[in-house]
Amino acid sequence: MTIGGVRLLTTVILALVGSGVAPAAPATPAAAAVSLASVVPAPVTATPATGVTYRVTAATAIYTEPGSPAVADVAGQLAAILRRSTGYPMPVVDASSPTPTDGIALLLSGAPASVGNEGYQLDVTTASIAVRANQPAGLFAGVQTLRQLLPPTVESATVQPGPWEVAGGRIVDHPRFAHRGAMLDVARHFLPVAVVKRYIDEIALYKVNRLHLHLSDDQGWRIAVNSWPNLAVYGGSTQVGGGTGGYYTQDEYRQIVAYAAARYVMVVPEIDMPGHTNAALASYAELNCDGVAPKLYTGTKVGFSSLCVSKELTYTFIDQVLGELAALTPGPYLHIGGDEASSTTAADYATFMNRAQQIVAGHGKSVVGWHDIVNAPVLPSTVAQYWGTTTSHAAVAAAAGNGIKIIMSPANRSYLDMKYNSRTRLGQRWAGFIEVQDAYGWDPGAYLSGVGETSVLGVEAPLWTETIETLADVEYMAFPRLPAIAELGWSPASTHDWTSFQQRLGAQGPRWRVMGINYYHSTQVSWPTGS
Ligand code: TNX
Repeated sequence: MTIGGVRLLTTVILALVGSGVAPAAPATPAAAAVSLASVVPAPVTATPATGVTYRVTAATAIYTEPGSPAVADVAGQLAAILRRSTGYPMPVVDASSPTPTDGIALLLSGAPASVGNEGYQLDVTTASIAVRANQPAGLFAGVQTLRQLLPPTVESATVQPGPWEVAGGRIVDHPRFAHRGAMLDVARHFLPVAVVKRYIDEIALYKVNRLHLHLSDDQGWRIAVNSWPNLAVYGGSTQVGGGTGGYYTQDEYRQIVAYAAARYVMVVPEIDMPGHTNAALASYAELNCDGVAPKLYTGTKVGFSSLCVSKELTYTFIDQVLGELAALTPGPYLHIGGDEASSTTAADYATFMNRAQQIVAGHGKSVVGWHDIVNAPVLPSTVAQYWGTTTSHAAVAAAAGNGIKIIMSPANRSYLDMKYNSRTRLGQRWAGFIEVQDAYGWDPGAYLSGVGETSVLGVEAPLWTETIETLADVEYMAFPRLPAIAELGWSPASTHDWTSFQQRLGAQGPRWRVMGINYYHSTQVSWPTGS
């Protein structure tokens, strides 16, 4: 396969050279192209080829690994971006087809084994661009890098003048951690499907590969459950501040999952339990220990609700809800929350979590829980998501010592709902202000004592939405901190350097401007003039 792949690309390059169609002349010096050293997240290695530039022209085609619909789909996404802004036809052609003139190749061969399933090798010469990977996910990641190597106007929805040059050289790249997540709380304020899709596009550009959806809380239930229809219809009918709320039908939810999958983002759905359940308890009186349904809740307090641990119906309920959710979820994880269960006794919490983990296992999935879950006995497959604000936590360290994997989301570093500073209009401040340098300035593999690199599944940046209502709000809180967390998840620790990062981050500003992303112009970042 490797040899075949090399031969394919050689054929493409030879055809380019021998076709009589001159490859785009590197008329502009390489310095005019975006530097290989400007990518976010920082690649493992980037080796520039001085004086070498590839130019995308009207003759450029995208060559794909023969016989792989997944690769053709990644190529189609790249072609769509390039067509909109360059106005060029950008045909997507099977790499075995005979008439290449000028090309970008996406190939499942010739990549070093060291780049694994999500990494890639990107080679830019005057004649061609070749992205090579072992899996389509790696090609998708390589394409995200290539987008960043093109001028910011490549992201435009209308045709721009160019020239469309890419600096020559080689990037070899793969992720540090498997889990690079973003979380959207669609419970406190409901976010429509279009907003979720747009956020998926935005996070995927920074090689984030998990979208955790917080689908239920005291203020709203956001996913239709056929066996318990009032959850969405009634429990989803309001939100913080008393708006009309909303929920995803199962078809809409499937659309989100498919849209994410096409961008190599796995959706991790969360139904928070046993606390944060007022919307469910309000929807079905029989779920309450006293049989009385509370009112719907539109405030922002936490810790006042609990499922009834002693009722057998509670376990029928979660079995049916999680069963439907498991059927909608191609990925291996169901998140069952478990945070701030302050209205549940410690003994009840342990009883409940024991049953809940068995139920999830019964549906063929593994549990993710907020780190409070380590206060209960945990299954070996359970993953704990650390959301504390301290750098030591005895119970989490003990769980890690027993082989439990940890997702790092320290609230004072990675919470996108924290204000940047006292003047930030949106957000909360309970975990402190988080400027860009605070979001970037920690090491997920060495942050929590007793939780070393090998215990860390990855990082996640949660966005709670008590104060967040619109796409513009989401973007303002996520940019530029989300790319900071994404870099901690992807890039080797050896590349960690604030000076380099804030310059590379600044170079993203013109892209965000072209894409219409509403971002916070932190004074800590060197934004190019006009961005
Ligand atoms: C704590 S962090 C919560 C959420 C809130 C968030 C606000 C966690 C697991 N629970 O219920 O929305 O703070 O920042």
